[in-house]
Amino acid sequence: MPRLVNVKKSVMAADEEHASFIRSMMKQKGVLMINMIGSPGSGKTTLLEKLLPKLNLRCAVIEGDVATSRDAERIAVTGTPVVQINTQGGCHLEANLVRKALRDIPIDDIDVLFVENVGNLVCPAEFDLGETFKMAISSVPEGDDKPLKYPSLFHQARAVLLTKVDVLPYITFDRSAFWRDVQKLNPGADRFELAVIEGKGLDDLIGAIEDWLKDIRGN
Ligand SMILES: Nc1nc2c(ncn2[C@@H]2O[C@H](COP(=O)(O)OP(=O)(O)O)[C@@H](O)[C@H]2O)c(=O)[nH]1
Ligand SMILES: [Mg+2]
Repeated sequence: MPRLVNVKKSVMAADEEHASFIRSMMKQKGVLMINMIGSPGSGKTTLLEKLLPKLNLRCAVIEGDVATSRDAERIAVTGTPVVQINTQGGCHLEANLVRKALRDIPIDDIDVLFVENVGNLVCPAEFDLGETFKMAISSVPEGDDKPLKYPSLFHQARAVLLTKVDVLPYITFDRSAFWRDVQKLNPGADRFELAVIEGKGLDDLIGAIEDWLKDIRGN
């Protein structure tokens, strides 16, 4: 048993080194790296599909899924460079996997790197990928109690997105309770409401991405 614990520790330590390598690389290249975390079906890929053609920035995407390259195929349609990672059962991305994927990303020619993590509100929040920040994505059909039930993600996220607000008329969802709980966990988080398929809220998010990029580049 103690041996198993030791192995796990060393793997975690190695992964921290990979995360810190990635963070230094992004800093040196002036790339904004956003680790997108949300449940399966919360609308992460749909958001990227709609956002990428509208963003006047050079972007690339790393897709994390347990299996298939379906999301990468959807992103490729937009003409954006994309790499798919399959975790083969793993519930989250790890920095060593992202570092390998970066070999196929044109890092010198991009401004923003989006990483769509494996759909899950728990494990991805606990693993540093070397990102600039984590973005929490929660959709209306999941219910308004998700911030309090998954506090680690909502506490850490620099930005919280509430997606699928177009279905609010059909679902029991207390919007003010949702945002009140986000406020409790993370008063400084930037907040967005989106109905991505209708295009609602995209311009606010695009403005914020431009501002975040200016922030990391110090201009
Ligand atoms: N009504 C509605 N459905 C959406 C919206 N965004 C995504 N969806 C749907 O939600 C489902 C899951 O979307 P997807 O982007 O694949 O989720 P992901 O697993 O988080 O990447 C798809 O059927 C989308 O069409 C939205 O803004 N409104
Ligand atoms: Mg997806």
